[in-house]
Amino acid sequence: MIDLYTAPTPNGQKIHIMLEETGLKYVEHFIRLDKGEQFSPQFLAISPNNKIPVIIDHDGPYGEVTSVFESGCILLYLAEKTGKFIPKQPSKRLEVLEWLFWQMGGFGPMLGQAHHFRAYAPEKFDYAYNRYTNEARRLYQVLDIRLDGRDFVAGGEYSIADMSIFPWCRLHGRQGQDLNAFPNVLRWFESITERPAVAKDLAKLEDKADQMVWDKESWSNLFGSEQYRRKNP
Ligand SMILES: N[C@@H](CCC(=O)N[C@@H](CS)C(=O)NCC(=O)O)C(=O)O
Repeated sequence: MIDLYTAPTPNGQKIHIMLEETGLKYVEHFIRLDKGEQFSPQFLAISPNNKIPVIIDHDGPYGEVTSVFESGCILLYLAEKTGKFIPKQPSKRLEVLEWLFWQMGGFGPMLGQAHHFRAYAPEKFDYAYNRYTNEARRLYQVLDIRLDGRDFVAGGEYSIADMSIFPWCRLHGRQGQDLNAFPNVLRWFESITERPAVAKDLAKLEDKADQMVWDKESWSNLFGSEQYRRKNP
């Protein structure tokens, strides 16, 4: 059994999708990021970077209880555990890892900045707004070129690379992008959306997202003084 510590965000959603796709048994624990639950000593003990997602696998390697943070690492861990959604053939496996790292190092962080400067920043900073909107467009172009003539991002099959990229594309509007400008991304996006495991997961998380409260306290927790205060154990 796996405990999943999560929230209704793209990085959380990746792991929901993987768990649903693999059929592994799991229990979800929603962390209220708006309420600062990510700073509790219990949570920091399994997630030192104060971020979801985290899993605790009660049947980890050698039967040990194993805890994993960082969504890309969790996807890889689950792929290796189940032998699913990562090709065995070395060059295909490498391709999947390349695109997983592309998402983790670029697509996610840059789109996160686009969200911040377009939707959450208290003032409009033209330079940052344009920089991250343009960078988002560049990354979507890279993805569009990659998906030309391909059904999946890497390794010739549906994999953890697709699962890691897909949830970020759901928020394309917030990143100032129109998927019609990226026809290969749009085709791929629609086909992933239709997967039963993904559809089930999306419906469940929509409700949770609506519960987030946006006020002074949540601002401080996510982007202000509470986020930056050193959390001594
Ligand atoms: N690189 C991390 C990023 C995780 C991340 O940014 N999580 C956000 C939600 S999507 C979070 O927990 N934010 C809470 C906070 O910053 O305090 C991963 O991929 O797991």
